[in-house]
Amino acid sequence: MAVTDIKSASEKLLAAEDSRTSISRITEEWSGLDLETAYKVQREVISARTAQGRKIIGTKLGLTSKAKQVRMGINSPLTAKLLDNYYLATDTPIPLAALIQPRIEPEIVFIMKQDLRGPNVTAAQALAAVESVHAGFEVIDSRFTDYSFALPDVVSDNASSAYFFMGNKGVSPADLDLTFEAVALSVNGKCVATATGAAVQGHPAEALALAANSLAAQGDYIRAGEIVLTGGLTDAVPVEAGVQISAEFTNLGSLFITAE
Ligand code: OOG
Ligand code: MG
Repeated sequence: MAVTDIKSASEKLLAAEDSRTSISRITEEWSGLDLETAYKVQREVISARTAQGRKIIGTKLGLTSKAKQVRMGINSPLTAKLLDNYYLATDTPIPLAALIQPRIEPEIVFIMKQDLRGPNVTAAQALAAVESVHAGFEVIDSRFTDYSFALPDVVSDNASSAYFFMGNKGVSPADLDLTFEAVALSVNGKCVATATGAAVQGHPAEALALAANSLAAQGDYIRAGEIVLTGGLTDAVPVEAGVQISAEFTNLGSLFITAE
């Protein structure tokens, strides 16, 4: 299938996800794919899923931390959409059969109490629109072989989205200093990475403001009730059958996840 336009690019990504078969970069065939058009491909992918009955339940940021930017070789944050079928309860093992090359990363998650519309949203305004803060884990699964992509590719691919988990315990943003909220990421009981909220754009509310401001450029905004994933705090780790992965936060609680 030749990829030359928004429609064919979205179809290639949808087919890769449905068949669990990775593909080469879209920009290899369509070198003119720019960022603005890539967001249109992303919107086309999401429209195809909503036409199949899935619902948009939130927004995610990607590549907001140095750890993620260095690993992926891209130093620019991006936004994507969360669909209802991405959500997994924390006692559900990650379903490996549904995935190509899953990795997991700890994130700070917001639930919104008010709409947030850019441009010119500040971190203070963004935080004032938050209802509660939660511990989170995102399972990413790039549709591109070996996670090899340029920024327009990963934007088109809805930022490698696959699944996410969040803790039940919601904390009011007024009761936390997210700059210092720490997380320890462990694999099979061994701590492999630590970070604090400052890792994502200096503060997760800065990431939230960034999302609102960049969505405004697409005529979009963050809605009350939405879930917002603020981006991996640490590098992501590969997920294999039987692995035990935990994210222990100082105030947001802990998540313990496995895969099968
Ligand atoms: C892109 C997705 C990035 C994050 O939190 O940084 C992302 C990728 O790493 O494949 O979800
Ligand atoms: Mg993420």
